[in-house]
Amino acid sequence: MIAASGVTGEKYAVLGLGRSGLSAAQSLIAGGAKVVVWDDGEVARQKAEALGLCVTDLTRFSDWPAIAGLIVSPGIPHLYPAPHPVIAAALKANVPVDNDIGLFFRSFAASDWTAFDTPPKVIAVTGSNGKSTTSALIHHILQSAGRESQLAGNIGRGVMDLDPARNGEVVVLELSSYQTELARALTPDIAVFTNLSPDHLDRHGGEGGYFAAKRRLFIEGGPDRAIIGIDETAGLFLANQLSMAAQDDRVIRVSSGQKLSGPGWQVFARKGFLAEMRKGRQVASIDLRAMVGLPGSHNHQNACAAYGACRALGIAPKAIEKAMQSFTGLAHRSQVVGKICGIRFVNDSKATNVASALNALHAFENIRWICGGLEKDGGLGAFRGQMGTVRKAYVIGREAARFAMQLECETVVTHVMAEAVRTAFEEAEAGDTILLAPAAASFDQYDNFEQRGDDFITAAKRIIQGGL
Ligand code: UMA
Repeated sequence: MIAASGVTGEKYAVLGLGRSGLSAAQSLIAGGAKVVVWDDGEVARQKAEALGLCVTDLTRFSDWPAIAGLIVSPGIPHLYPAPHPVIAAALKANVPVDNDIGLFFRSFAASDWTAFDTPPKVIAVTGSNGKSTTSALIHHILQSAGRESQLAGNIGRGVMDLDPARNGEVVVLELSSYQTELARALTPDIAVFTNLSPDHLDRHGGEGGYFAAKRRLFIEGGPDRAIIGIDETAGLFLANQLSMAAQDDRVIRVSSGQKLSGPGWQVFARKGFLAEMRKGRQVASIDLRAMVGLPGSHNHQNACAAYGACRALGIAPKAIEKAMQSFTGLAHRSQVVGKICGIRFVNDSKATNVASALNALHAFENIRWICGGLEKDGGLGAFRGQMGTVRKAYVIGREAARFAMQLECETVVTHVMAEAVRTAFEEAEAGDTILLAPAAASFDQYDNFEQRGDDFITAAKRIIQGGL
């Protein structure tokens, strides 16, 4: 655990006691702060009490003037659609509101760093889609190349839960818009922007607010190097804003699909090959078609972004290529569960929005598509004209019938996962892929996307092992 710095003797409040809140509370205590904690859920409060934390009802709290800071969990609204009542009270009392990411950047650089030969570095990855795969791939490449590395953030580990910095180490953080919007310190050495497509619009007051939240990672702290996906206007704009001129190689431009050139530094993937260009010359190339853990053009974009970040750290192209070969991918992202009778089962439960589901639909062929769940703002219009690889959709979720009506392909409403997987398999032929890529949040039927993916895996394995 990293002990919070600059908090000794101060009193802090922590709201939300999940993965980030619990580790933030413990790190504040380790840093010498007095801490009161609260969660709206009783189970979380009981768990906190069992850990010896001081649970105090912050919804009825009156001692805000004594509080030096309120640390908020990312899943709790701090501005839109409306601040949580506890946050609203803290705002009124002028108590600084922050999160564990702000605490991390204030606490990571410890005073004993002067004794290190090679100061630790932080790489932060944001964007709408691909940030988990990109972060995990960077971490994997670093470890394969013999560099010490730790991975945390939105990928599932609270950042204050990391071990204190070691000589020469690299910390890789996946950061969501919820996290970047609120953090009061954001100072990575290298920052990565994968892409932008509408998501979490209710939490950011629309698309502009969503982009602004992600942009803070690049504007607030000014990373030494920025790796920017420029396949959408937002990334193109961000890369333009960050560079002084076309030859400014503090910005590495990344694309999947477009050939990039010019006097600066670029990494792009085309026709299955990654190319690195510097000052108008190709300096390296990698055959991505051989990378089993990185299927599809969306993963080629992730590969380019991870490549750029590792090159910015001075890792050799050959070492990166070798590491990519042994990358097996992440659970719930294009995860091949197994195959029977020539029918493949792929779990992409992390495709919680339309853009990431579209990526999955473009990565496979002859798809029996399991989709549906809690629909996000923005609708399903982006699927129009994009159903070429889909043989039939098997729609799950509480609103399955409404979801199905909006799709331009043959559909069947199956409501629950086990039925969807079974029906898809009964109708499938050799060469088909049964793909879970919901294009929706999971909360209507599950606690999270991981649970939904596990449900798909269970149903698929039952078929694979028992032959139905
Ligand atoms: N809670 C309240 N009041 C509320 C809402 C929630 O008290 O109004 C409490 C809940 O009862 C619960 C706690 O807050 O006990 C949960 O907090 P949280 O939702 O922030 O979850 P954590 O367990 O702290 O996990 C968070 C991230 N969750 C979200 O952003 C929703 C995790 O990202 C992240 O891995 C973890 O911190 C460690 O950094 C998950 C996620 O879904 C994977 N992220 C979103 C996404 O990828 O789309 C952004």
